[in-house]
Amino acid sequence: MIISLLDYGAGNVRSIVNAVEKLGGTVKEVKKPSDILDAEKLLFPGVGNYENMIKILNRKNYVRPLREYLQADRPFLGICLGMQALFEGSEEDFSGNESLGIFKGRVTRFKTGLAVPHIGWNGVNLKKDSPVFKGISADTKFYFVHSYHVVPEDESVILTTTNYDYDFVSSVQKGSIIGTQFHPEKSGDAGIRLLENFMTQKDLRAGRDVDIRGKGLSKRIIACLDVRTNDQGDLVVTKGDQYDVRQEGNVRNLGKPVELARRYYEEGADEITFLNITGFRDFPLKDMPMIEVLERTSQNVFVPLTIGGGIRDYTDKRGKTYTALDVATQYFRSGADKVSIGSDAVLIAEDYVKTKKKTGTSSIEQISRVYGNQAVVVSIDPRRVYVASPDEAKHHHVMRTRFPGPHHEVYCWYQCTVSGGREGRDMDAVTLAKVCEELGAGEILLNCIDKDGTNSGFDLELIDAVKKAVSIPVIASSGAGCEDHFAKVFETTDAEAALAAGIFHRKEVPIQIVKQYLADRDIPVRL
Ligand code: 1PR
Repeated sequence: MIISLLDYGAGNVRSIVNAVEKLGGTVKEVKKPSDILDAEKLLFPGVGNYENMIKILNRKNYVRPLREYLQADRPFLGICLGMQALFEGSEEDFSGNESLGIFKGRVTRFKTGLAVPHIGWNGVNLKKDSPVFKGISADTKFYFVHSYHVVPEDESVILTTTNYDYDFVSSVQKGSIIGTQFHPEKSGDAGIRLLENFMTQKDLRAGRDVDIRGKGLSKRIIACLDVRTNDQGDLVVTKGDQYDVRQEGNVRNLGKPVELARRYYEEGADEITFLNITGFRDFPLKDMPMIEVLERTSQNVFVPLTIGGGIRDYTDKRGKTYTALDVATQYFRSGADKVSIGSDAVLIAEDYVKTKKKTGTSSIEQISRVYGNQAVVVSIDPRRVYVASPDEAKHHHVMRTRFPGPHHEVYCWYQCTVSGGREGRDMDAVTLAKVCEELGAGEILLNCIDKDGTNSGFDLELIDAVKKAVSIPVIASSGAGCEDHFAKVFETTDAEAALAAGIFHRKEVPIQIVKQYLADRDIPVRL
């Protein structure tokens, strides 16, 4: 089966290619307008920013052949932006570029008090008996990562809806034209099954109307792999103990990144995060170790991949400069869905607090403008600082704590650090999170140096304070030691996800046991 892939240059096409090839298909990349009308079946994965995508489609003269292909009702699967492009325009496009206009209606931003972007595993309510959902059970969850959704004028094109504060349209179908807001290539076995149906079904047209309800948004369990080279120069998965990765002088070696990532995927991790923990001093594109890790991992792991470490502007030894966008683009092309910015975000926020001005050139702004804010995670490395009274740290977010300090202080603030916790900065975690949201970050990875690797549980006070300060999703991180620690963080804070490393690397508690424990307490998870 030859599948033509419309890659407009900002999508993460590697995962789609890997999924199609895993299903025995062959991918033919669309390189010129005539390739579109030559296609047997056309896949259009769209990730990033709507305006950027539409501008590129027009610049490449793809709009006319695409319209002709679609008006002939030929087999088409649009994913995320690839579905949104079928409509007449989007609120995300401030220049009012001409869209494909195959379906009447527009794309609108979520209007909800819940976190936006809508990120995670959510159910679908099936409205038509469609061959693309053949063999997929009603309680299946798919991976979503978006801030906008389509609003069709003609409700007969609605294939599924999904609930996120309200029911929004999560997939559409008219004849052989199908669009999904969720990412099948990132939705594990169910997503692969949907792609297989699209590839193999001769007649894709939907049958009778049905009304089968799905389940709601799950809390995400994320496996994190801290990666660096050891003293012998091998790239290993390591683990800090309050950010100290050495044991008897050697870098802890917990295994190989690609193998461990595949194990966690098979164990049911909802996402995998790689953090290149010496990225602050190495040039991430130098000899490309993490690029290869991503390329090899994305061949067999079909859930979202985040990569962090060293995402910022660089000037190499020969004076050649690389922007953070260049670095991120390499990672996206290699299979990453999100990039995580740590140290650079602190420096950017310090400047913003001083000038109150957006430069437009910060790594957060550069990358979210092209790939969408859902592709930009800010990783915060805070440590607790105790103070006798809030007056001691006036310009920081000081809070009362239930865990008094060494001198019985009942107030504390969380100092941000850079370079892997090596340098404290004059910035607190709550302020950093708020500024980064303002600059376009789509998610916060909230670590905690004091809790990292201690198995003593998450710092619930820190997580609650940051979550209350932003309207983007927050990933709780650091300290997980047993399955109840995950239940506590979801029962006492609104964190959308929980990340762990040591507990999984040391095989203390398998991911499925954590998830089953949460499900037994009616905490929504993807089993
Ligand atoms: O500053 O943009 O180059 O990014 C560096 C990235 O590497 C940041 O995301 C930073 O958090 C991470 N990092 C840097 N040094 C270390 C270290 O450990 N020496 N990892 C490090 C920090 C955070 C999680 C950790 C969880 C779970 N680790 O990866 O695993 O806290 O902990 P758990 O084992 O208790 O479950 P830049």
